[in-house]
Amino acid sequence: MANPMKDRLASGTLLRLMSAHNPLSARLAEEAGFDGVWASGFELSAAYGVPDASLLSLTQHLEMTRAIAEQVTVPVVADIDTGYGNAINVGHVVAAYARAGAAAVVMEDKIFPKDTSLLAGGRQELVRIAEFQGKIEAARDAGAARDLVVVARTEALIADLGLDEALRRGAAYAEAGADLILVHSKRKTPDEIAAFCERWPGTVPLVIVPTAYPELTEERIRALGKIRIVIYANHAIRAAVTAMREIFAQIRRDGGIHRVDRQIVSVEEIFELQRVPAMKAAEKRYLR
Ligand code: SPV
Ligand code: MG
Repeated sequence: MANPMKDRLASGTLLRLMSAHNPLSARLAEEAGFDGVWASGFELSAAYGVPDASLLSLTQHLEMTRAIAEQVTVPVVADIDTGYGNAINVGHVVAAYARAGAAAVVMEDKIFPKDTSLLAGGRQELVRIAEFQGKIEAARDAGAARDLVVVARTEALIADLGLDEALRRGAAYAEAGADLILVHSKRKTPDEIAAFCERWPGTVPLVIVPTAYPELTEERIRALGKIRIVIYANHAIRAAVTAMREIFAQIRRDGGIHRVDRQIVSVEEIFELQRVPAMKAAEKRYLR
């Protein structure tokens, strides 16, 4: 089964992914014109009000991914964290994500249970390179029937292991068959990522998550040359929190909903997002 995301990657353009924590946020990302949806583990954890530290189950994230894939036409890239265990777990997990409609999976080289990457003082311990290569091979084999894109993510920079170790791991993961390498950085400027790009031999393209260094625009990412995907990894949940805080506070201040009513989307707009018009058309056609 051919994977349309592979054609988009082959075209050489920069794919811009927006995060989602449910099908509605994914639909809004598609509506805004993003090239794909990032089924984020961080966002789902935040939506449940728990840390992004391997606390949610595989099933919880898998079902969110399936529900998203059912509601958007753009590719869905699933964040499978560490793959929920060893290479045997990874084979099982990746096959399930492929069946659920993910176009790609991103798996990181941290130990299970993991801690979230951008947390100051977080536990950032990596698995051995050979072990992660086995996990990549297992992911590739498990996704092959659906031509799944496998992205290997190194947390070497997040773990403060330095550029050489990040490059070493990236090269080893590309050798094991990863389609792309995600290199994550928590630095407040893009210098570290720019240095990685410069030294990266370009065997496979790169993926970045510029949360910590937001001044890196798409124009500058393109200029770096080797990056094929940029993931805006938590902007759906942060936008939602910003909007809810503002509106909730205003309702409390106003002592009612009379003023905010004009500031927020109408119930009819939510009906549209729920595809109610399509249901009504179906009613006319089928209900007798
Ligand atoms: C996520 O969105 O779940 C990610 C990106 O993995 S980060 O939170 O920066 O680790
Ligand atoms: Mg994650």
